[in-house]
Amino acid sequence: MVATLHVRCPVMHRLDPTPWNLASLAVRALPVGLAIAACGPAIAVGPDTDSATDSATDSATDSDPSNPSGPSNPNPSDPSDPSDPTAPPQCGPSIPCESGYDCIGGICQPYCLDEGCCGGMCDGYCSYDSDCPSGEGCGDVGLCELVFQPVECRSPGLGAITTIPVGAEVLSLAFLGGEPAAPRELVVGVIGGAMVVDSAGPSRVLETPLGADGIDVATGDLDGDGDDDVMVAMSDAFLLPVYADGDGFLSGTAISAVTADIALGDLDGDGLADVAGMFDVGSPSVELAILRGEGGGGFAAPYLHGTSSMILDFALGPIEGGQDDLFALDEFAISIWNHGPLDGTADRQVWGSGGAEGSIAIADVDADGQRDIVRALAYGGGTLLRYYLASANFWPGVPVFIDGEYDTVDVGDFDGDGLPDVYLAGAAAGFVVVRTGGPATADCVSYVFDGIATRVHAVGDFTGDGIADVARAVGIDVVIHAVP
Ligand SMILES: [Ca+2]
Ligand SMILES: [Ca+2]
Ligand SMILES: [Ca+2]
Ligand SMILES: [Ca+2]
Repeated sequence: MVATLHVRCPVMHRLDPTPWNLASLAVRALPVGLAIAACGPAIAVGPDTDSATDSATDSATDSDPSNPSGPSNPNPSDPSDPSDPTAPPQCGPSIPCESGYDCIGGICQPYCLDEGCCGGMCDGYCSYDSDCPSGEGCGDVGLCELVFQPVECRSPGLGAITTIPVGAEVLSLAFLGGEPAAPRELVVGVIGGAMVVDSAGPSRVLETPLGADGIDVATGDLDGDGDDDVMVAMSDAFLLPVYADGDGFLSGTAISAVTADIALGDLDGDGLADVAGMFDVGSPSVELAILRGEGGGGFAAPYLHGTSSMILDFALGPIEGGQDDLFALDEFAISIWNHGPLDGTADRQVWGSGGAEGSIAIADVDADGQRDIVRALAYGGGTLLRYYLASANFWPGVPVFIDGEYDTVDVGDFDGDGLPDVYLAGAAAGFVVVRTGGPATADCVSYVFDGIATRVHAVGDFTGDGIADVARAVGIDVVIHAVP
């Protein structure tokens, strides 16, 4: 078992497990220390040829930990005869194999082929957090280990303070920027258009084409005048820029683009917000792309930023101030671009960070002046938070277990102590706030079960007290929550 420790490195592609490949790397001859030291991106292991099956199998847990029956049975997890052509497939997209097996041709087959690591002997090895049982994460040396579970806060969590009826189903939310400790306006995308609401007055309806829905909204300074503007992803396959104009908003020229997920940020440092989004450009799956803001209402054609596999989420934020950097979570890795939008090659990739449904957010969770990555991964009935600190070159750190699957993460300082806290939502009817108690450490967790399941939310200071609030989409209302 020891000799195969490095095979499950969390930061690299899965190795070809054939005996030839293992022998060529002289794996068995390596002492433990060297095997662990060999982990990391410096080892070129070639393309991942089984990526299509990884996510289904890696997120698996299997209720059959039975003893493998040896080489005569290629599927030790199942006593049935796999040579029987009438037998149903023993694994597939919805029937994952247990840890240590890959689904090949509908049959669970061990991918650790040396004699020390077959069948149940492979239990405990991992490439991703989701390879591990609920409550455990994938440790540095590729072994599952128990993770920290914060206590529950005595506070009941975030209480609803305001309900804002907007009269149409709410599809998307984003806070506008503004002065510190001043109320922030909230942009609301709805069936039939978009509007802006604030804590002081009636809502203002943005001028959008009839019949199109505001499926996503994003805010940023599109024209460089210092005021946040709005970009609306409309259901009729276009983006609509809407410019802050004194006390009102002025709609600009629509851009043809198919997307349901956008964000604004200045990725090239020219002072003009650029559009990042998951765009349908005719590929089988959506692609992460940038539309560079050119000023005067113009935007460059989408520039694709390829990820290592199907993209799950992306986020923008400056690691160290100045221009924004771009982060993307896919099935295998977090990719980081920190030199502007026109270089399509990721500057850094953190392998082993995917493996299940999840998302990322950017915040300085250890208060060292550099923004870090917070990743939430939902699997096995729980959620594993991880902080990837910029000061540690984004090496995975501090795993925190949250009960319940919440695949949507956001950040904001909900208790005003200066450290960003974590907001989690998912399919569950409610939400979770994890309070940061010290640099990159979870102090306690508040579970709020209010019967409302929604991932559509925005974090910002709606009331102007300097403490972040959460706006949630609840049918035709926006509900604002704050720390009681
Ligand atoms: Ca502006
Ligand atoms: Ca720009
Ligand atoms: Ca930091
Ligand atoms: Ca805080």
